Amino acid sequence: MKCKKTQVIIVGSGPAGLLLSQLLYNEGISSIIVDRQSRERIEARVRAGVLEWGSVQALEEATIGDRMHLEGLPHDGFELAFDGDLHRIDVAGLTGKKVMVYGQTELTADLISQRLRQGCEIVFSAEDVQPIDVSTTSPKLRYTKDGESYEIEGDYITGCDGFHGVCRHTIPSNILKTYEKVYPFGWLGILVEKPPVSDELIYANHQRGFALCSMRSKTRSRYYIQCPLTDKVEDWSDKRFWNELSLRVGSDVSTNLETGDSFEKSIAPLRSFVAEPMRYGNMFLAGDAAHIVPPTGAKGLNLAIADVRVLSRGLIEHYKKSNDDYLERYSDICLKRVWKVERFSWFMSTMLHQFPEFSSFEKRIQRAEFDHIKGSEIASRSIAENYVGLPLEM
Ligand code: RFL
Ligand code: PHB
Repeated sequence: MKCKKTQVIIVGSGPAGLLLSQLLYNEGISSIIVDRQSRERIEARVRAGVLEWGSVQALEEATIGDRMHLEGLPHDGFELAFDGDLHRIDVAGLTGKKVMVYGQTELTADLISQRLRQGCEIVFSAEDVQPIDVSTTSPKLRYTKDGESYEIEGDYITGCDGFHGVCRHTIPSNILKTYEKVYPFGWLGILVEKPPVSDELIYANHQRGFALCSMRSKTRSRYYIQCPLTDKVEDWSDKRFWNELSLRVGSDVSTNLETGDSFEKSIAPLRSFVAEPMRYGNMFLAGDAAHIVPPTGAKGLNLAIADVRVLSRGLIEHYKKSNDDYLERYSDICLKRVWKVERFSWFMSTMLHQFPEFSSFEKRIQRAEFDHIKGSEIASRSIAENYVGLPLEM
């Protein structure tokens, strides 16, 4: 077995793990990142697209924001649509802040290339990744790569290994409490090299199901429609997708829709999930490893960034000032905000999707919710405040 040492062992090379490594490096703290996937697979994953303003600032401060500012699209608002009836949420007017449309794929690629350039060791394609001794003061990570066994010893281990990772499962079941809601549908998403149908995102509830018009740039669009979990990507030709999307967004929007051949198509299930606590011994969970939100509020990536801001501060205070106050409070600080974001994501999902089990009463309540937001600046402001990102209270 080959042995290595570092200060912070990071499991997972998604946005949470990479940004944590960057923030620690900026303060002279060493880390090694281990991921079970190859760099190519990680950089090919298509996921989130909207950054809260606090996330944008955090990325700037972490010195990773240059390409984001060059290529990202700052947005002042977005549209809600209900059976073709539109209501704009004026995020900038109601909060004084914007969001940034910049793909998670791009952000991950930026972080990986900068971390490697700065000499960080990122182990890709690791097998049998196993955290051990996590409740002690010298936690370790074992893995194999190319038939060779390795052990990394560190002061701390951070589980940034997503929902299907291994770290969360090392917490004993009498300590870990989980909360979960699984939604009875998924999102079918496509990418297409065509200009977006509108300058801003459109979230639409239609009797036929939810639809979202999003984008990656002025020439590349990302569209989603709600679909049954039993559907397969092969069931959805591009033609069928465009027909369905056009019906759901309504004719005012669809007249401007530029269709074409999609170059990515995938189905993602929707889930709300929280694991408590987010710390066990010297192991900390961050991002999707600890919580999942349905994508309707565009919050998954932003929550991961928020966790890592708190965790990096805790680790920096530990190493620089021998102050463990933030590390002690890490789980509590994060979970307080996580639950508010869970609430918002659940609320947006519940208002905007067609639920097979909903009665005509619940459908009327969904419509009343939309009408209330449309008629109330206070209700619109509440949506804008959550969408642009709740403050990080440390
Ligand atoms: P990630 O990005 O999942 O990264 C975790 C990393 O850990 C690795 N890993 C392991 N490494 C070592 N050993 C193991 N045993 C491991 N198991 C897993 C994985 O290979 C991976 O590289 O988590 P992170 O960093 O916390 O970032 C969170 C965000 O990625 C996530 O919240 C969002 O992308 C969620 N999400 C979306 N959010 C949005 O706001 N809008 C979206 O449109 C949106 N689409 C999505 C999504 C998440 C998806 N997943 C997780 C299936 C679409 C999908 C398909
Ligand atoms: C996306 O562009 O992928 C996206 C945007 C907003 C969301 C979810 C996904 O709420």
